[in-house]
Amino acid sequence: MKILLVSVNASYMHTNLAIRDLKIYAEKYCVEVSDGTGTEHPEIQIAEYTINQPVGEVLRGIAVSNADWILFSTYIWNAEYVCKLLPEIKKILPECLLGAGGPEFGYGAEKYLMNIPSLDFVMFGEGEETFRDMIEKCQGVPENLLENLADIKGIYYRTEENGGKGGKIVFTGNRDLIHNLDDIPFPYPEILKGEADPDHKIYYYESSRGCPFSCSYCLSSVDKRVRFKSLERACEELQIFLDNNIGLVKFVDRTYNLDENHYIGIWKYIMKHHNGKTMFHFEIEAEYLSDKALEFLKQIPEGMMQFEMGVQSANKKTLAAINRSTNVEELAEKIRRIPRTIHQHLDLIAGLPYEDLKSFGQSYDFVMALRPDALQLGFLKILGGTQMEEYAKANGWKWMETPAYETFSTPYLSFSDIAFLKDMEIVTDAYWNKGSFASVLNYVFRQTSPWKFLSALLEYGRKVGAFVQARREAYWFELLNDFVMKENCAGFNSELDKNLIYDLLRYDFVRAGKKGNFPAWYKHNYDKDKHRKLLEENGLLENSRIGFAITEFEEFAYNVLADKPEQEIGHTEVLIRYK
Ligand code: B12
Ligand code: SF4
Repeated sequence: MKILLVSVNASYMHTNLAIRDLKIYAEKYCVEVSDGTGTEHPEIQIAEYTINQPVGEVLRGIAVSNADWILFSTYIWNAEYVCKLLPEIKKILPECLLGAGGPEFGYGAEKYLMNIPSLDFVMFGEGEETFRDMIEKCQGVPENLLENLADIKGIYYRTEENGGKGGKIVFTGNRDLIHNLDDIPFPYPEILKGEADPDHKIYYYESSRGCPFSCSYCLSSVDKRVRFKSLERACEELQIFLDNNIGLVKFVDRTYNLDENHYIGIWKYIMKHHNGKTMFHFEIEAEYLSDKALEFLKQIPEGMMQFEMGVQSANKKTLAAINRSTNVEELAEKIRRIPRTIHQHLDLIAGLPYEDLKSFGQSYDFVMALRPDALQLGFLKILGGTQMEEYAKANGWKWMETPAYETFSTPYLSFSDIAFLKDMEIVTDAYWNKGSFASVLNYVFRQTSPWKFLSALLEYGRKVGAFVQARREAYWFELLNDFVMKENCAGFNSELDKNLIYDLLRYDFVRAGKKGNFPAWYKHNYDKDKHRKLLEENGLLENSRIGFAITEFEEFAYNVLADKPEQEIGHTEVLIRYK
């Protein structure tokens, strides 16, 4: 018998950890069962696609497998895609059993079973034991499958009426969780076989499951039972990533820093055995980082770790309404103590209770004051199975009925406010997260509110059609220059020095990469002799052709290299060296 576990990922770089865990766990723990022809294990294969592939192409890939069972791993990003595939697969492989697990179908099991007749069952919750149980109880017995399903915890299925199609939907009940996470074998045999794609794929890793916190919008808050892999086991597995020079390993632990021995233990191991290449990503609740942890982090060099930290809002009433007991002052203090060698990614969510545009602006400024390497504006998704779903229904939220269930409006934000915030997401990505405007924005943000300034820039951008299509970086430079020069900084005249902004903008532009030619807004103050002189002083004249090719020379009226150029007016000559 053949079973195909399918994942349709958000993009090529992602891997699906769940289907790997299911396969490897079943292969290790299934007792041998009879499939009618003899006693054997079923053949379990995994197949991964992306939501950007044409449905027909994915369908062909799945159908040629000729599998007896095809089971999908479903999330918010692939649910619609899977809904398109299921009826088509049933036409091509009518005898094949079609099932699905994962948070999206799991928490919406009744809805999906009701709407998709070709879907035979849904597996709810943690999947390893349910999958193993199903293989043992159902392999080779398709004719009375439903009777057997009834004995397996964690399954939603239709009862027999109308051949199972028009029957009632039954849930067989919750199953116990895996007690010891060490029971799950290392999920990436492809890495062990040397068949990984270390530079183009993200490898997800789980050293704990569950989250003790109760954030109302989050599915991980539904199950509070936290379990950890043993430190020894986690370190052994991390060594496999290190030995194979994997570029990016993302810990999917819901909150990584729960148990100090465990989380600092892992960091210590990484620090000691690092290969100079692998970046490790962690989801951190910064407020709970201990002094010992913060002290330890001082040794971490650049390029080894990145932290994603959910701030979500700085409004205390909002935080209380979503059950986040955050002390925002303490949170900010802890984040400031994380060394800047660690890449810091902070999140805000728009659409939460009591957060109107003004309050969101305050949250934005609160986060920007911490100067994160990236600030992600998320938009509240009303996920099935969360407390937020009930709250939103009862309190006048409007959201999209289909995935990604994104909020349209709240009692605090109109649809047009949300549209404004969507444009702010674009502005934040273009101007802050890419890092190309660091000099100019760090100056501006020392003088005025980031939210106020970027909101005015956004309004100007709207006037000139900035957001109607995707833009290249050069466009954003020109837009900011026009906003400052043509619009006179739109009301920021008393706070901002236009000439300094112009110089810093030119500096950011020229340091972003060697230019073939310069756009009209950019005044290139160039002097070849001065360029040559600086090359000579820097030992770059040995091969003058290369020296000129890998550098640029520019003159400024301020010291653009200073920490606070507003305090250092005066002619500066700069040699920029490109990698
Ligand atoms: C990795 C990840 C991503 C990756 C996607 C990777 C990929 N494969 O394409 C990226 C970064 C793209 C992503 C984005 C988003 N994500 Co995300 N993400 C995760 C994360 C951190 C890890 C998932 C994981 O691998 N977990 C480890 C595995 C082992 O656990 P599991 O997924 O729960 O799987 C178990 C069971 O569910 C079940 N199971 C799963 N599949 C199957 C299949 C079968 C057949 C069976 C039997 C069982 C089964 O068994 C597994 C083992 O026990 C989770 C949070 C978390 N820590 O789980 C959120 C999570 C999946 N994401 C979530 C959300 C909301 C988002 C975003 C919408 C967030 C946003 N930006 O607003 C975006 C959407 C992106 C889009 N394009 O629309 C929600 C999902 C809600 C839902 N209904 O699907 C989660 C659960 C976070 C949360 N706490 O609410 N995400
Ligand atoms: S948002 Fe983070 S801290 Fe809150 S319940 Fe979800 S995983 Fe836990």
